[in-house]
Amino acid sequence: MIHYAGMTDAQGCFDSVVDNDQYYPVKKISNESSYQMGNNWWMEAIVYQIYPMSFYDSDGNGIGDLRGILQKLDYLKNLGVTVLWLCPIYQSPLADNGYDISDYYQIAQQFGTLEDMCELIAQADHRGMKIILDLITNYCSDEHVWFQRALKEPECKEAGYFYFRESTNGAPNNWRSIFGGSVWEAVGDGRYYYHTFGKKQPDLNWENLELRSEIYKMANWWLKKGIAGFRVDAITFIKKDTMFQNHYPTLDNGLYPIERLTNYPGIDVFLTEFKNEVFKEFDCMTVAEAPGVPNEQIADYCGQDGYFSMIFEFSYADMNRYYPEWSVDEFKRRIFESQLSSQKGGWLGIFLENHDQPRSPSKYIKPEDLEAFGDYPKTMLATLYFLLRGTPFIFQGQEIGMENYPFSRLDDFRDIMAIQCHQESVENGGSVSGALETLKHTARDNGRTPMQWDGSPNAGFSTITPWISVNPDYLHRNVRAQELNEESVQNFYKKLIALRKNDGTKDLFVYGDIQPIESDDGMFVYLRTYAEKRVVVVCNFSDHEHMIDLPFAAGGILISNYGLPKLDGAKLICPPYLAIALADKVY
Ligand SMILES: [Ca+2]
Repeated sequence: MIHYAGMTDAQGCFDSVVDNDQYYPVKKISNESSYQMGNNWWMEAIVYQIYPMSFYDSDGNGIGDLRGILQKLDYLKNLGVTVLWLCPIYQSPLADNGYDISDYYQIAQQFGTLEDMCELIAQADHRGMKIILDLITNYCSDEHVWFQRALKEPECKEAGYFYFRESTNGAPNNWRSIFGGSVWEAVGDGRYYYHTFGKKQPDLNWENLELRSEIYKMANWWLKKGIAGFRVDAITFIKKDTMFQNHYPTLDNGLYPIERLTNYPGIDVFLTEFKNEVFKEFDCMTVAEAPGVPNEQIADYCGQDGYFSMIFEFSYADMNRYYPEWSVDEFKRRIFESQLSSQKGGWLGIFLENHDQPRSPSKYIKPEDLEAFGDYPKTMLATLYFLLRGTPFIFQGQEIGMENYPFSRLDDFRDIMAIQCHQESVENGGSVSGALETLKHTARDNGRTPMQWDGSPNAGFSTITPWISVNPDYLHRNVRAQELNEESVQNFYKKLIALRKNDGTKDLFVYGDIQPIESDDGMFVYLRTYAEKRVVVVCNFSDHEHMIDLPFAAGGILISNYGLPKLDGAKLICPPYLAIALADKVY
């Protein structure tokens, strides 16, 4: 790693660093006035996302489980997070790692029992943490009793819970499912059923009132068990154009991508009913996975009277430096655009990683820079997103700077999406090595390798070889090593979390406005303001030095990954991958 000139160990120093009499002009990108959300507990939450299969294996079968999470609650409390989001733990044949539910009221055997779940809720509560679950209602498993009955008896009530269409000459239309191939699957009696995602995930028919009642009953049942809310999966797909007509094919194989048909007109009726029948009764937190919602509709989804508490916005998160549209400046433009849109009336879940994404350092930072600059790019990325306006989410392992797995063969992958996309690419004439190279950088499995707890075999995750390989970098990148190192990525995350919780700075970072400031390519600069308080966040997303005008005379450092700032007169010198938050005074 490079030790940059001017680096000090004085991190966290609160001395005044700039003459307070000086004042520098602010170049604002926009003057949008802010929208006042009421104060809600979930605005102050720090959410930690757990992928249970890969978090901690308590019984030595190579698969993470609920009792494993129970054993790590003190770790999570110590990190400072306040809400745990558990990826699906319901009964499931696990064709899509639990996102294919066969019984909404049972826990998958590999994860434990309903009693374990209730104990987890109670023990988390005892430590001041809440739990939210994934709510998956766009589809269920083909092994759910509803679908099994619908297959056997075309006239039964449950057949109406799905989209069956008859066809004598192949798939009823040319739409492509997200996991590849047609959205239609034949069942052998002239009927086809519709699936947005995998073949084992038939879509539920939200036009059917009885189906909707079943969904509301189930969601209410879980809220009464004591969970604090839901992350709502793939919700913008629930309304379909039920004419199911062909669209002009845009893909080489003659298919039309279903992703273009999200957020279909009329979805508002379902979402309003969902809120009234379930969420309204509880002071719960709901965060919707809502691809396809244009910025001008953010307020409908998550404003003060929106369908949900907040949404995940994907315009920036779906970028990857291996995609042609990637540039740091475009990444910045998309982040700031969604921030300003949500500020007009709404609230975002802000995140860099989740179980559907590769690891953020690998996704956004050049490999040679990760090599050369050590942890600076990681702490810069952390600062960049964590101090934005919204509720921050940390995906397991992100807090120790985990990186992508060095995939070298198809057998290493476990994800149904990776395997099907690879197959489709090769069938369409792509090379095996080309398809593998793409997957290496984009596959969801990159985020699903086991949590790296320590340097012991299997990274301390399990006593046996886990269901998916451990990243070999666990020997030096693990929780134990970072706990012992004051300068670790994990300790930097703890400092960021504290800024959102401490009395002096909580109002700024939780309830304050955001104002992007125009800056050089590669520089992310934004203001957060609350009443008379001001803080400027400066991140250098490049491998070279920049100089910037500070928007005001800085009086205190709230956080810095380079220690004390270096100034040239009125200008802040920004070494590569600097991240610093400077306040107008000490808070
Ligand atoms: Ca286990």
